[in-house]
Amino acid sequence: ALEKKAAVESERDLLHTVGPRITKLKFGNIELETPIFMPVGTVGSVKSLSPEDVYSIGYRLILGNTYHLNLRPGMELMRDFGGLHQFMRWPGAILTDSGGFQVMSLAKIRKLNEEGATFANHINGAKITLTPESVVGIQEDIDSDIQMVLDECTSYPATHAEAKASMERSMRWAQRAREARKNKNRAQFGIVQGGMYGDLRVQSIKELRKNDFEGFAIGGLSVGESKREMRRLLSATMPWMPHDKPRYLMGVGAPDDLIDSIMLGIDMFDCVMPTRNARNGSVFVRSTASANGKMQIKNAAHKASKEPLDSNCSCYTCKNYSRAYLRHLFVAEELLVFRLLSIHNLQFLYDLTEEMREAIRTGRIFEELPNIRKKYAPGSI
Ligand code: PRF
Ligand code: ZN
Repeated sequence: ALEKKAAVESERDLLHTVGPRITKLKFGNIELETPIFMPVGTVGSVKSLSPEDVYSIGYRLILGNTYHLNLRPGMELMRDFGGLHQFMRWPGAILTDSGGFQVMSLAKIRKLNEEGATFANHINGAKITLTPESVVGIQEDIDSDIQMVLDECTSYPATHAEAKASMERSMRWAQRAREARKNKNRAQFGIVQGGMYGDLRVQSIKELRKNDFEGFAIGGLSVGESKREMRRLLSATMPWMPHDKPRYLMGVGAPDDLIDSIMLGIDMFDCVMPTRNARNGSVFVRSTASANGKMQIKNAAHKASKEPLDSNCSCYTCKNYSRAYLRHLFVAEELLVFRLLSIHNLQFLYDLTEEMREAIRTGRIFEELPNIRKKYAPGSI
């Protein structure tokens, strides 16, 4: 009975209170206050933006992709340049995703086995194998500040048995990735999987915690499930995430998802949404500029408008350009519009997280939450 009681108590020691928080990301040259959003620079550029553009908005940490960079330009060139920071001349920090998600979303013919993932790559169809160990090696060549372990993003939907087998393999891969590291001066994050099953997610995080990763990510969400479903799984997982390590929710960046997840204690996010939407002419706006928080720049309503996209936005685009000019560029398919709308959308998410950081810092987050929600995610309430 005593032994049982001890087991229950140590189990309870693993549990943490869930709630919004400020933490310091402190690795190597990074010193950043979270919660933060990371712009996606898959192949070594945040699409349509220069590193200066991204830096000027306020961002200091961007995401790159191991899978893409390994295919092109390849690691010989990367080593020759001494890593991605120097190659792309980015003065901030870089997190590299492992390729686990891209293998699922991009590669047509693929074969997963215990060793790793073999597939025909999306550029020239040549056969590539990624293993937990090779992905660690590639990331050491890229010399990213934060490196993600190779995982398998469980397909959706999946049965409990499928999700369990997939999660357990990801956990064995995480262990192998931890052991394969040569450069211990960089951070390595483990990734929770488990599909849409709370019990599997709890098993997954308990397994990951056996290794002292520098941070813990939640993968396998925002893959087609409802927002309600995603929140249910986040709530099931968060109490088991170490409280003294960064927590990163992968591939999530819709304003309402950022707000709700920050309230549950997530520290980091990445998503292509702000930059991809921008290239489709879709911009985020504060509630004063639109009832649902979004604006389509190609809309005829903006044809002669001298207003900025969002009169409460302080971005470079809103300070300088009218909706009419931006609409004209979009309709004329001028490349400049991609840059101008991307700057605005990234500023919007930067401001959202900055406002939440400030409210958490000053202990006013619960009072401010309704205002923040109304301002940045009016469509969601
Ligand atoms: N694994 C990895 N990267 C990811 C995901 C994942 O599950 C997701 C899921 N939304 C986005 N990016 N390695
Ligand atoms: Zn703006």
